Amino acid sequence: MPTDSHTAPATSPTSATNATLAAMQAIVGAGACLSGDADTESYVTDYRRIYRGKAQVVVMPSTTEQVSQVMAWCHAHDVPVVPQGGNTSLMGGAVPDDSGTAVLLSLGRMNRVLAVDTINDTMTVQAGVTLNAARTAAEQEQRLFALRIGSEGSCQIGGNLATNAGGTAVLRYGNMRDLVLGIEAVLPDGRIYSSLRGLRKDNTGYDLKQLFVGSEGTLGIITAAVLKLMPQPRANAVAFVAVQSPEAAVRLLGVAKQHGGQAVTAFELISAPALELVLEYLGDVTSPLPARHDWMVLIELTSGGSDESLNATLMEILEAGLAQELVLDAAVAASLADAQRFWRIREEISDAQTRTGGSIKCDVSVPLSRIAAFIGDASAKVLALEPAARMVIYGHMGDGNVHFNPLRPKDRSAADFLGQWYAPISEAVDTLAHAENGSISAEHGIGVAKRDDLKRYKSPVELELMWQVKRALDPKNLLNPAKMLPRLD
Ligand code: FAD
Ligand code: 2HG
Ligand code: ZN
Repeated sequence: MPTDSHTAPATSPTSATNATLAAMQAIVGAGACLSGDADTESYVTDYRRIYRGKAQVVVMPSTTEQVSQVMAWCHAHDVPVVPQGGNTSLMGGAVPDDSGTAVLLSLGRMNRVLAVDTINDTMTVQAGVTLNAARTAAEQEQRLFALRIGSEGSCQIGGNLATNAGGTAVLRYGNMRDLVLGIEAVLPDGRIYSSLRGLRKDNTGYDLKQLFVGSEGTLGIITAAVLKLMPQPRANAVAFVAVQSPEAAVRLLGVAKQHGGQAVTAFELISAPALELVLEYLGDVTSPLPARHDWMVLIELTSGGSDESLNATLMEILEAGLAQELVLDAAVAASLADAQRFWRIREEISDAQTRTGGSIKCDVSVPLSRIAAFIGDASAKVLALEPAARMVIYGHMGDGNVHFNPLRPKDRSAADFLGQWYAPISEAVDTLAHAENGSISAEHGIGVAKRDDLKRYKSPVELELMWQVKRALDPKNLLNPAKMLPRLD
């Protein structure tokens, strides 16, 4: 029967820590180990400062061989290991619990781009390369690495893989699972698995690399990956569009696909409270549209053709949307600066909530055909519970994925609002998404935040299979224990 427990070191915490520290220093060098509360603070606290744990040692290897030795030592000594990339996860998955027994393995020093193959259109990188550095390395070879998320300056390829990150270009390019061709990972006992071959076709049995994608650090430490590169788009057309309703937004997406086909790269929904919050937070930006509207979408088209032709397609979409009374108003970016301003508004919504505090994060997806009904039903449920909640609803409408994040009323503290409403509101929203054949975590993963909830939404067969995979790879339950997989009792 799976349990949460890992075998705690038999010795006292201090002597255990001293032994662990000495062992880690022998593997990676003293300069690549941190211990003590002050030095480890930023590693054991999550991005939103909601989860705070403790680590015996923070260890920062720079090679796969060092990771392998760290894992072998921890395995032999029954020490749990928590892998950490850029620590931008919103679910608390990258920080240890407060027992102080874990080694936190930070991938930040494994930050080399190993190769860019412009004939195979692939890039091989160490896991600690930031998403921004990976995109820049691709750009330098006139290629696109297509994952695009707001945390790109800090999040790392290993973390992107471990969470199967999504973001604002999934509609066109897919999520991280679609963008990877090979993975190198160190298993909990130190063995190294590698499929760093860059093959687009390989039917030689189970596709093992995909096991590590979305595994949230529970099966192995991802140390390197081969990523797919795309042609760099030459043209780009962006519009900030007011729509009648979420249903009109879905219909406008249909129109956009009809006229733009593959060029439709992003289709992001933004509710009025989301826009108001971000404008207040940024301070130096105004809405692209003169009047207030309840619902807006940010549309981006990209192609290998000309700006003129792409802008003409965008205008066709908007005109058809106006004719069908889906579109109320639109601002079309006339320059790169305009497009960047529109995108900044969209990308900063998450941090605006983090700074305000008191946000109930529901990262749900439902079939596109049900998303408008879902938004209507879930909004009605939430507002019946707390009429003053600010309905920050936004995100990847084109993927059937919205960040449905009711925010505290201005006159209530975060603690007060979350204390009263976190559980009832998230349960109500997740239950509705589940009833629509949806998911309670479309792209952020489970971590600790949603771990207990998972039990309600996965079938017993799914949960048992997940635990069987976990036991096969990590029989001692030492790798990121008590994350993602709910206890089965
Ligand atoms: P971490 O936070 O360090 O870790 C996340 C999980 O992966 C943890 O369970 C950790 O143990 C594990 N892990 C990390 N590295 C490894 C490794 N090398 N091997 C094995 N396990 C590992 N997410 C989206 O999907 N779409 C978005 O649009 C998006 N936008 C965001 C915007 C902002 C402003 C912020 C703060 C976050 C956003 N995120 C988004 C969430 C987050 O950035 C992603 O989940 C990202 O992929 C996490 O990468 P990371 O390197 O920070 O991982
Ligand atoms: C986004 O799309 C991210 O901006 C973050 O996935 C979502 O903070 C959030 O809820
Ligand atoms: Zn998102």
